[in-house]
Amino acid sequence: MTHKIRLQDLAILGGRPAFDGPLYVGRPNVGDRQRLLVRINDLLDRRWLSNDGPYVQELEQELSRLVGVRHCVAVCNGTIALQLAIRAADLSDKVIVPSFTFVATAHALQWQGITPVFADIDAKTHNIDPGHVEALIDDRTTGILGVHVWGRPCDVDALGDIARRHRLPLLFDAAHALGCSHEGRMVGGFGDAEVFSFHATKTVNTFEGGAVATNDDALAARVRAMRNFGFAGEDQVTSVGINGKMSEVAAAMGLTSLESMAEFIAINHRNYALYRRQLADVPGVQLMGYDESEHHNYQFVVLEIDAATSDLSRDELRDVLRAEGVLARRYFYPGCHHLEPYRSSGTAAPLENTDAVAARVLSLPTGTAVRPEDIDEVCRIIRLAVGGARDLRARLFEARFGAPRASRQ
Ligand code: T4K
Repeated sequence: MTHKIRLQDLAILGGRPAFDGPLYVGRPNVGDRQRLLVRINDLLDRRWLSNDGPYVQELEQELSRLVGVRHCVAVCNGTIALQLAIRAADLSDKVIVPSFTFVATAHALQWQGITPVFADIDAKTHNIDPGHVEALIDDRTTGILGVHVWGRPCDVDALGDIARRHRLPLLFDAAHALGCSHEGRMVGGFGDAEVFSFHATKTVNTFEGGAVATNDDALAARVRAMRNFGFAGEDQVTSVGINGKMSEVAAAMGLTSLESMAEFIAINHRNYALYRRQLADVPGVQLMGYDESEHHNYQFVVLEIDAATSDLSRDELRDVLRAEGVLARRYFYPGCHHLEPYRSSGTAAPLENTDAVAARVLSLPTGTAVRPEDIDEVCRIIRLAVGGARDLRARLFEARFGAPRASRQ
């Protein structure tokens, strides 16, 4: 690793990149490799590789216990989990959802012929704004799908109240929120159902995987049947279904990953605290906070670059970091309503906060693959670039156009 001390050391200005290889935002957490290999040997000996096998059942029990729900139905990924929950809750026509989310949330609706109606977010929490949700409800609305963005729970109480008054099912995309709590209650038990993702990049992973968590027995039974082609018995099919099953090898990874969850979260928390300390006094940038009185998985470290007070834009900082090998990501830019097919449908109302937040967020590398010295260096780069923004801009201009900026004006 090369340490950056002066502005001219920055790779974007021709210096050597700080990192020899890419530093990713979310390298997978691996956990105890030996425990995983023992489980893989077991499942091979058993010759039971899929179809509701013993590891899948064990994982479902462990997850239900962790989250405090009656049912946790494991499936092959978070997107299919969303689709199954949406179908099991009988949603159709129009469903209200935030635009500031990973596109899978909107696609899970659209894929089933349901129109996502995009609600704005609260600029502070980045979560769906209950006031806007209520304003969007009309006689074609069949449900509300909130997203616990960054694992910070939505305003579940206000949304629950709106859903009750309008008699609408309420679902949550909790893809980011395993291990997170709201007023001491673990995410997983809110609304009619919540959906987790166990993608490779999540705190707990099953390579690819997801789950529907619910306290509703009938909804859980529908999800279970639909994930297995709608089978209700050997020769009996009682509903339309899909192949949404989780494999045994995925569940083996999930069980192993869950055993190390506390350790993963402790490392994420350490990383977050390091970033927070080192970026505290950098003008114009702010690290998104977590309520320390609740449980969090600290999976996301999100920097907000305020265009009004920082001389460097979010995209310029991203370019500076990328040149150093730091692959910071603009999750969830530009917002689903600017992506196809939603953009062309032209139905989204202006979403002021979504646009503003999507323009200023930058996710930084964290997880067990990121070392404290990596964070020190990333923060040094950010401090250098933001602190010397004017000079940096002038030098980039000169490098590009061959003359100092002032002489061109
Ligand atoms: N709802 C929400 C709110 C979500 O955020 C997501 C997924 C879903 C629903 C759908 O759940 P799944 O169907 O995925 O279970 C990544 C993840 O693929 C995606 O799961 C996640 N959200 C989203 C926020 O991030 P990409 O396209 O940005 O992933 P990618 O491939 O660029 O990987 C992210 C980083 O991790 C990179 O920096 C590279 C690194 N990486 C990735 C993989 C897969 C590795 O180092 N090793 C790996 O094996 O979406």
